[in-house]
Amino acid sequence: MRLFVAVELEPGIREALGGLIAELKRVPADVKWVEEENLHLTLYFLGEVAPPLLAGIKDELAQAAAGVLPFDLVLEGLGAFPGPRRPRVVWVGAAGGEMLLRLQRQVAARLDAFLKRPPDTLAFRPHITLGRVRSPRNLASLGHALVDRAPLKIGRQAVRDFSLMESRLSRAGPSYTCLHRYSLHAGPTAM
Ligand code: 2AM
Repeated sequence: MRLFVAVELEPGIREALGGLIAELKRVPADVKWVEEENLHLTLYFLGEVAPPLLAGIKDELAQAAAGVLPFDLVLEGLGAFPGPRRPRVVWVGAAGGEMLLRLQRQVAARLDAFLKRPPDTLAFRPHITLGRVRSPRNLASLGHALVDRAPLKIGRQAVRDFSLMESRLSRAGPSYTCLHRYSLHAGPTAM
């Protein structure tokens, strides 16, 4: 099973991002744009996992949710990795304050330990991937389009849960299904 952990986006936010993608598609660059229904914020990528591990993964995620309160996610800013002038991955920025960072740290620490993986050395940079560049065709025009729109604002959504997602790859592209949703809460309060 190919798995990842994500914050799912509200339909209105996905629609706004879809509108932005439609605009960026007018630049004749060679980009594989993400389908509107697939847009999400990745917290952790597990990749291929043997199905017998699924129950343990779900346990770890249930524990990662404890102590993280619901938070607001603000989607703004258009950019690219490694940078807008050399775009490879086109993204919209996501800011969720300390709670989003805490959630990502807890998910990553628990799943790294469970899957016996070394911790990622790259800092978490919360973003929604809009597209992935396939070839250098018209990259400069794409870079200009990104820089021109860099300060854009998409909107805000309340995040009350996060999801364990399964990705199925096919010729038609990936299709994602939610296997389990975890509510955010403060955890048991001391009496
Ligand atoms: P991204 O949003 O940063 O591009 C599902 O494939 C999600 O897992 C993608 O949205 C992608 O996050 C993330 N991911 C992280 N590492 C990956 C990898 N090596 N291969 C595919 N997806 C990866």
